[in-house]
Amino acid sequence: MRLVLLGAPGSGKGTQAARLKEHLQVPHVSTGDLLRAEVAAQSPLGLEAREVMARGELVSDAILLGMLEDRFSRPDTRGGFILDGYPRNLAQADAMGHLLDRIGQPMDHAVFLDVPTELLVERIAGRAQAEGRADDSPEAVRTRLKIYNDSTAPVVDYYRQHGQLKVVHGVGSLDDVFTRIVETIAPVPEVG
Ligand code: B4P
Repeated sequence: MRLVLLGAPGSGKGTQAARLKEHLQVPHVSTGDLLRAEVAAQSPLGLEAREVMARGELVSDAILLGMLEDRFSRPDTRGGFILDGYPRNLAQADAMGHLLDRIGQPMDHAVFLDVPTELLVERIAGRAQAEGRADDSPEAVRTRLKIYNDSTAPVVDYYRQHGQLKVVHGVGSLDDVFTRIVETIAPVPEVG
């Protein structure tokens, strides 16, 4: 199973990807987690990304593509993957399409977690208190939501127009949302 999870900040991508990983037995590739690991390691890339992320902006497409190519060169992704946090703009969608073609791993589903903005803000505020992530400050969250609307929402429309989008209602308990995703991506049984 090769799954791409799309959704606004706070829509539950990371949360559900962690569960889907166990269910599908494929690795969870989160570009946010990869970047946070670089920041924690204080690598040159991490030092470059740190301030950009703290402001709630997108790290450069070139850095992200390099990171993704590196991650997909590892053998554990050959049996499938859950990609979370990428693509976040149309240029990244295009780059990802080429990359997956090149490695012979076309995406099976783009799953969009649909959550109203008020609830996104509420969830992120909850995480801000619990985890203290720099990009969960009110100002950074405003920036992230604006960038989502300007740059990432068109990616959702792009997959919709290409008939590749599965929309999942992202409001409800973690279990409810998980069940909806699993039902959406399950193969339809053959009749007869
Ligand atoms: P991400 O790590 O992708 O952060 P995110 O969009 O907030 O999603 P996340 O997965 O963390 O949150 P979730 O919705 O699961 O990106 C962080 C930053 O990295 C970006 O701003 C950018 O700077 C950089 N970056 C990453 N990818 C990039 C790319 N491709 N290009 C450029 N830059 C990139 O959960 C949020 C909260 O909601 C949690 O507290 C969770 O517990 C809660 N929650 C989830 N589901 C819930 C439910 N059903 N009910 C109640 N609460 C729920």
